[in-house]
Amino acid sequence: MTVSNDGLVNVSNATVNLTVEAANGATETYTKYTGNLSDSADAPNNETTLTYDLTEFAAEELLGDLAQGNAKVTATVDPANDIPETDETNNQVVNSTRVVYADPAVRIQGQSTALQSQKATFVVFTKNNGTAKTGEFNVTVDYDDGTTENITIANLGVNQPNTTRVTHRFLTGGDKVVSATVSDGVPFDNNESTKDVTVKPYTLSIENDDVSVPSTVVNNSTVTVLAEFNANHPSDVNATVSLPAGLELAAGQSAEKQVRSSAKGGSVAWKVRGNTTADIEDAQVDVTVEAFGESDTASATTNVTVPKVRYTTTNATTLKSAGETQSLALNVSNATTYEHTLNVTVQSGTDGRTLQGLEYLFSYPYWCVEQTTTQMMSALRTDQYYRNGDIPSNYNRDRANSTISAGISKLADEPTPGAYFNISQHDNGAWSMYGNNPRGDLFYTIYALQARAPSPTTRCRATART
Ligand SMILES: [Ca+2]
Ligand SMILES: [Ca+2]
Ligand SMILES: [Ca+2]
Repeated sequence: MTVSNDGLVNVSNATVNLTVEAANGATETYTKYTGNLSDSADAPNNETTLTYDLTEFAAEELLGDLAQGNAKVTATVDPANDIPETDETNNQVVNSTRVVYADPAVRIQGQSTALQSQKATFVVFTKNNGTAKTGEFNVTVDYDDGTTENITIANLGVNQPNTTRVTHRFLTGGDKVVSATVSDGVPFDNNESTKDVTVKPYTLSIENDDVSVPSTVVNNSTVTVLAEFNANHPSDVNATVSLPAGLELAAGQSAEKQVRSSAKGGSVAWKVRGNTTADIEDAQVDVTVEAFGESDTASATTNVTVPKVRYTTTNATTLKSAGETQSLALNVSNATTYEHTLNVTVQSGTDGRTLQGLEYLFSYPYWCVEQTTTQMMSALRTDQYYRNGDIPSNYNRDRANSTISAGISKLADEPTPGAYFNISQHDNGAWSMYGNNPRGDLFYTIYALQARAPSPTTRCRATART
């Protein structure tokens, strides 16, 4: 506002009021003084310019909905008429001023969960909601872990938006409130925005039980290795399978895969193929998963088997006297063999054939009282035969004893070690087929007693309960 002295004498410190009136009727009057003004002959010392700062009033009364119109400004010099003037009619002037303002608004968005020490991304949106340019201003992002970051936003025009992406590695875990704030010159709203973030350490694990491969892989067949892993954050996970000799990846498969993990984990599978020339037992398949520097490995085993077709051919002849020779022809199969054996068995007369038959019964299979007794009796008879004569150097007496010992144990009045069925003697002294009939069966009882009874032909001295 310019106040001038048009008179012929100096003016000392005239009062100048400026009243601003908002659209809502609110008014505020500011008072200033001119200081000394020379007379009009001493231009330009006869005038002064006064400046009034209406910001505070504007902030309270002229903004928001009320900012639409102009503010009425009335300037009055010498309002109390302290100064006699030649013209008292030119002491007041009315004008209006348009109130404009800058109003940066801020909003922050981003992930709701983040991994400690891993990069988290947030987006800071700013916009000028005001009616004047903002000038350059700062947004302060507080990550709630002791770290703040200042983002400088260039001058935003009216309604102009800005999007700024920020990344942060949280130093600590826990529930965080990430805030973005701008400082307005006046208390406008939209000056702060927050985003709740749960920060946690990343975990990734895989268990042996969660790696599966069929227990047997037939050579040249393709099977699936399936692995499931646990994680606590959605991400890409690198999964690698390591195959033992005898297994290879099926065509088109790669050992390392990138798979998507949910917030709980994921699964990965490979097609693998048996490729071996010999059986492999307990071939170990390892699966390793890795993400965010965390890794874990688990294993499963399988047996790789080569399908077998067994070719056998037998022939026999009889030699009747010392020095006699005979030729035997074997039909050889036209096949590539991986294992082959030639067994030559010489049986000396009726005794030899009988002994060989009895020795076969040493390992007569299955478990009932009759089968057990038959094994045991065969071993007893065979052993007795050799003990009555010359024991040949290649007779395996331990094998006979082992069968006899197992028979005694199985028929004993005690749980059968290692056997599925308990075929031992019942409380009434009898035996039954599989130990399943407490009353006993006559045949099994007689047979078992024969094996266990004192006899000149056996060296088994165990006595049966009768
Ligand atoms: Ca006056
Ligand atoms: Ca005047
Ligand atoms: Ca604002």
